[in-house]
Amino acid sequence: MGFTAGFDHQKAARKLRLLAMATLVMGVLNVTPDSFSDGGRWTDPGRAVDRGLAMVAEGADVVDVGGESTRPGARPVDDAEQCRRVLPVIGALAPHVRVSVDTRSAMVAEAAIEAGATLVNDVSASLWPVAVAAGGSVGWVAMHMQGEPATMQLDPRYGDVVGEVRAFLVERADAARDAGVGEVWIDPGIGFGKTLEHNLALLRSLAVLVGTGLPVAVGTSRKGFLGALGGGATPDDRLEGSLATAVWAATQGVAMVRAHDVAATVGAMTLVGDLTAAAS
Ligand code: HH2
Repeated sequence: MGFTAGFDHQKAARKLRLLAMATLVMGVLNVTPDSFSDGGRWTDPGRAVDRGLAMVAEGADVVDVGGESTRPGARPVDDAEQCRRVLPVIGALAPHVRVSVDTRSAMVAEAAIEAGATLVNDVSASLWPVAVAAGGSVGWVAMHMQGEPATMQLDPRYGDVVGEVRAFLVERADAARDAGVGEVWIDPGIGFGKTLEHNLALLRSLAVLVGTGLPVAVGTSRKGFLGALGGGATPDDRLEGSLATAVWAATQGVAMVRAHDVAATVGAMTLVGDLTAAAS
């Protein structure tokens, strides 16, 4: 017998994944000319929306729309240009999927919320007042970065990278929660002012962040440290490393992974969720 007409398979699959405690997948959609991995691919708004809808079909729980690259060496993009890039895309995707806006600008975040975004993905970890102003309907992701994208990889230094990143994120999360933000995520910011050793220490110690009780998000997808580990010379060659680190994160209790290769990542997360459920 065929599927029942009108049955929402995607919704049912998501419910099953939640029951199996599968890690959420945030699909990356950079509407930029210069992002390190997908730069220039989605600058046309129509193509960007199509890619976002394809991610929804592939099972993304959130689509993260960004108009400014924060790769090492990147220069800031002004608010008007970020808005021009992201707002039409957010408006078109928001009826279909939860949309986050990847920005460091309060003004861009506010406009994105107006257009339908319900999550502020903030690599500056400073925009919680925007979520407060939007009321209870908007969540906030606080990511750790040492320095600024233009110079952050020149000479990153820590005494105790795990302890310092944890303390910073907990302090920011407490400030946001005290101000009234109900949904606060923390993210160690893999590759943001970190050497290979710093990234590996943070990935090894994800359980320390999970132990804060805050939901943890992690983005390793196609990043340079995977290449340094022998996992692919170019971003497009780093699928195995991206999946391996996403699976590792899921087994450590991370609640959401940020990924370019959504279908493969959803498949891997579903499998981990099934294994976790079967084991418990
Ligand atoms: N990484 C990037 C951008 N935003 N947000 C969170 N929460 N965590 C991350 O690890 C993270 C992030 C960098 O990746 P990408 O968006 O693909 O590249 P670019 O900054 O060049 O646009």
